Amino acid sequence: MSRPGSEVGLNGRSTQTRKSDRFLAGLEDFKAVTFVSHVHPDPDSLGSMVGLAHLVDSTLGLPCRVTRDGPICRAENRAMVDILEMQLTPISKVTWSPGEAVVMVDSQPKTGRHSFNGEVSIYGVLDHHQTPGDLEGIPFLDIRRGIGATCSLVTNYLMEQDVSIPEHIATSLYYGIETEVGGFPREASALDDEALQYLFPLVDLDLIAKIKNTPLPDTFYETLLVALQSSFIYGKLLISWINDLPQPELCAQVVDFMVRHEGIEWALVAGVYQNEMILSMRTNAPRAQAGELLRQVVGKVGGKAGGHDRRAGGTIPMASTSASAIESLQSELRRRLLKSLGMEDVRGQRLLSRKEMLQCMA
Ligand SMILES: [Mn+2]
Repeated sequence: MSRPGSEVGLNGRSTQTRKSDRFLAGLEDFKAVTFVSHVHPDPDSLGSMVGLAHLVDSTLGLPCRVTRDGPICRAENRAMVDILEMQLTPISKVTWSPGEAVVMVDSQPKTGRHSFNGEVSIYGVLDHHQTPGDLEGIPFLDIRRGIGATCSLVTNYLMEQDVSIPEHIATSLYYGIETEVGGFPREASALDDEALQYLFPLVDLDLIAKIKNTPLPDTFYETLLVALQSSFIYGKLLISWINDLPQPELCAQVVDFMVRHEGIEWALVAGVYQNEMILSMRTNAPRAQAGELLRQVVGKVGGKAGGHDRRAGGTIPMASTSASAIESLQSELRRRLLKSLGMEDVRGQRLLSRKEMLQCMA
């Protein structure tokens, strides 16, 4: 691992100036800063935004706004916002004023989520996703694909600038990193571990435990049951379908559980939410590139996807959500996915036999 300041990054420059110095120098002439992230922000997005807002506020004294794009539905993520008392402005209520800088974290422009349609220009992007966005003309870029969490980059900036980190911000950053690198194999770099170690003494561990173990709604268990009943195993791949997804982030939550099945290396959970199919994929296969694989599979049916080596997500817009439309999209996806994993001829087997399911209902 090279030192952060001497890194030759994707951004094509080798420079002695630290990234955090350049980030802050470029903001000096602005009057305010607004932070944006991907839709349904997750802990990494939330932690990154509040961490950077604290950095900008402490060093430049500029007013900062942290936004939320779409609702936050996942119980743990809602708990994080409540327990850590985050003040979030819904992006739909934001009006842009001149002299305002926009910083995007944990996502890249036009990766399926963001286009501000010229309303506002983006000053900076800090991200760690494999999926390339439209970065043309953006003055400040720090995109490090080998890093587990955007929160680690932000922590690194706070360390470089020697800014003291209050407990609730440290806790947000720590939880953001932990949720991103929690899978196995761990997608964590030396920078992630350095950030975790730096933050650890500053964190309120009881609050983290409270967030992780937050009460779950009925819909979580109902969705889990539907996913279990619809799951098929095709060799090393498990696929689960949810025809009526109550909350968009549930796919990610369910797939984290499914990928732990002892016989498989890949898991996909796909659910229909409003007029989209939402997909979440995990793998523990060596040398896998889940983000790229899902992007190719989904791109051919008009959707968008991306992510990391072991975790990926995507959406496919649906003209109709009738039972037959859902079924035909499911079989198309299944076919493409099996093909891209070189398993065209593999026959599926139910995870749970019908007999067992019926016995349980008796
Ligand atoms: Mn992230």
